Amino acid sequence: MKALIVGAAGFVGGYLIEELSAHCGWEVAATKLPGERVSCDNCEAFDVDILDEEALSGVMARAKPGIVYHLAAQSSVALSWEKPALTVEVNIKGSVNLLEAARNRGGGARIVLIGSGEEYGNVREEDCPIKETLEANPQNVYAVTKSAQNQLGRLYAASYGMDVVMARSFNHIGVGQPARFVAADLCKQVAEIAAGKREGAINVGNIDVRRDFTDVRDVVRAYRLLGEKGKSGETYNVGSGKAVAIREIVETLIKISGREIEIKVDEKRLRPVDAPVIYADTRKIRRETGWEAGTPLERTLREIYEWFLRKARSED
Ligand code: A2R
Repeated sequence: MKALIVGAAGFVGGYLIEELSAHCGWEVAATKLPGERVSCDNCEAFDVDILDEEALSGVMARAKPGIVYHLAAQSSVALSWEKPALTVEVNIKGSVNLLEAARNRGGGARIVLIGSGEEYGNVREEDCPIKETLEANPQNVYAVTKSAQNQLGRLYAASYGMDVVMARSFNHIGVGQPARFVAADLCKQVAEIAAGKREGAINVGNIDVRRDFTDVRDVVRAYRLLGEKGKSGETYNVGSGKAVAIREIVETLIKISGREIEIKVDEKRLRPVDAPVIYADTRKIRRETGWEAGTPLERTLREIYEWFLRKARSED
C-alpha cells in the first residue's frame, strides 16, 4: 500500500508516518509547507500549500497513492476565533482542493478526512456517549470548518462515487503536541514547577469538565484501520469512549511529579460555555475495524510530563 499524508509536519503527522511505514511497512509520501520539516527517513516529501490546487494535483499525479490522509489544517480553536477567514480558507477550501485533485488526478485513491469531536458542539449529558448520528452543532469557527469538510466528503462520495472515509477524533494527546492544548499545557506547567523553573501553583480553567482523551499512537492506528476497513461515505468517531475530568489529569500529574503543587483557578481560562461532559460512542469503529484505544492515560501523561521535564532541565 502507498499512502500520501497531506500536512505531515504537524503533531499527528509524525506518528502517522511511524505507524504506516515503520510498524506496517507501507510506502509513504508526505507533503509539508515550505520551511517545515517532516520526520520521515525513507519517504518522498513534497512542498505544497493545499490552497494551491494545481500543485496538489501535481503531487497526486506524481506520488500515485492508493490512499491519501488529509491532516493539513488550521487546528487551533482559539486561533479560529482570531483568524476566521484563514481557518475557513485552509480547512474548507483546502479540503475542496484536495477532493478535486483526487477526483481529477487521484486515480481512484481512497481519501481519509480527519475531522473532530468538536463538530458535535456542546452536547447535553444525555447525548453521551455521542453517536455519529447525533446532528452536528458546531460552536466555534474551527468546528464549523470541520463539519463542512465532513459534509463535502460525504457529498463527493455520493455524487462522484469517490472513496472517502471520515474520522471524527476526540481529544488526542502525546509527546510533541503544542502547549495550547490542555493536557500538554498541564504537563508543561507541572514539569516546569518540578524543574524549579516557576513558582509552585498550577493555573487551571474549569477542571470539573470531563472529556475523552486518547493517546495519539492509538489514534493513528485507528486512521490506518479506517484506511484499510472503513466504508466509503461513512463517518467514524475516534476516541477512548471514556470521560475523564481535567481535575483527574491535574491530580495524576501532581502525583507523578511527587511535589506539593497548589491548583489555582485562572478566570481567563474559564470558557463562557463548557459542556460538562463529552465522550464518544466508539462502537461503530470497533465493530467495523476492530479498533480500540488501549494505552492507559497515566502512561501517556507520564511520557508527556517527562518530555517537558527534560526540556525544562536542558534549558539551564
Ligand atoms: O500551521 P502550521 O504552519 O503548523 O502548518 C500546519 C499545516 N498547514 C498547512 N499545510 C498545507 N497547506 C496549508 N495552507 C496549511 N495550513 C496549515 O497542517 C501543520 O503542519 C499541519 C497540521 O498539523 P497540526 O496543526 O499540528 O494538527 P495536528 O494536531 O497534527 O492534527 C492533524 C489533523 C488536523 O486536521 C486537525 O484538525 C485534526 O487532525 O484534529
